[in-house]
Amino acid sequence: PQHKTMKIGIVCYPTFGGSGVVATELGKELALKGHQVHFITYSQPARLDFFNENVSYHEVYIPNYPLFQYPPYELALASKMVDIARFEKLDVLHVHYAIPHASAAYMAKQILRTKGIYIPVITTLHGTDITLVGKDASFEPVVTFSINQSDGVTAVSESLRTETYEFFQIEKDIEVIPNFIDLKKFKRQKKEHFRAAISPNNEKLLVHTSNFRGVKRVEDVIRIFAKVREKMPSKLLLVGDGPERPKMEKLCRDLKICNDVRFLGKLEAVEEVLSIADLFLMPSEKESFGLAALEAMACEVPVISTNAGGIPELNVHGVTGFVSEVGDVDDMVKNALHILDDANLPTFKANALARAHHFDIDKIVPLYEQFYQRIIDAQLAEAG
Ligand code: GMT
Repeated sequence: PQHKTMKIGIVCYPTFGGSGVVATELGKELALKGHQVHFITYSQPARLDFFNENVSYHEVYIPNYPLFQYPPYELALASKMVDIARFEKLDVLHVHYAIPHASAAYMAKQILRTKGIYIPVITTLHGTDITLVGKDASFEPVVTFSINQSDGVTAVSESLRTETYEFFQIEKDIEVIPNFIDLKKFKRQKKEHFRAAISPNNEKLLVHTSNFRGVKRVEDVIRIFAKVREKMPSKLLLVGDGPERPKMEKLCRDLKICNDVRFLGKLEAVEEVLSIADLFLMPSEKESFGLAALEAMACEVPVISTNAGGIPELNVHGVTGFVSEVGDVDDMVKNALHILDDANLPTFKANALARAHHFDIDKIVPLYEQFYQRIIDAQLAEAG
């Protein structure tokens, strides 16, 4: 039953990446609902920006000995999980990202077992841990094993679930629980002064946010924009930072579009930028869900994307935006111009927001609570 409060350990990457954001927002919401939440990770999660009596954060330290060429984070993490599970009497450990969190959790579980403590482990797959990293021969055996040893497994889209079964020998059921959004935080705010500063002649405003890795195909973002700009006065805002950024800055210079492109770097308040946007671009090569696109949609911004991974489960073709084949810049330009046409834009904006409501935090977090309870009950039944 949902009203039972639980003690939940959450292990995640504390960064701006989607998996860390989902884990942190989930923990915060669970705490607000009365559960006790313990974050276990190596630094303060980026979005853990509030105080609540039900949240604790436990930092994992790795002693640095000259002998260690690679600091053994996984072992320090497993030891910390053992300690917290034991002394905080956790009901469940929820780890986000297979590597190395699921395998560290497996080790913690085995250690706890020797002390007569049985704690179920739930692993949430976010995509890059499976589709990009996990398939690598250097990790595959550990990934397969630790998924199979988890007591519960969730994936953030149907597509990721299917891919996981395709590429790994998985014997477990995988439950799909999609990414979610806090519509109280991500909503279109009145930012006219900001919009006027960026688009003084009311140019259309295109936005992309990512970690600027190859998989995001930021080059396509810039090429799409350059072509849209030829047909329609427009500006491009790029939020985030990463390895591809210098190359992309050079590309803008080469295309002589620098006056219309702003690289904003990493930003806390993405929703403020999204509040002035007309169109979001996500031409990713792979994307298990596309949380950044959901954030845009919640701020009434339609989406031009590829059909990679789980994106079509979010961005409904012809309704909330359009999906194209990876790399089909011309198709994305054509679709962008269609949406940006004043005759179409209001409908797409309204549809984007309506779709975002399907992923409302108030609808999705109870799915995690029910899943935890089911896994805890199954473990108790097994233990007799
Ligand atoms: O997109 C990234 O590179 C970050 C990455 C991560 O692992 O933190 O995001 C993944 O997880 C997000 C949350 O579940 C999803 O919304 C993203 O689609 C997914 N990224 C990819 O699959 C490339």
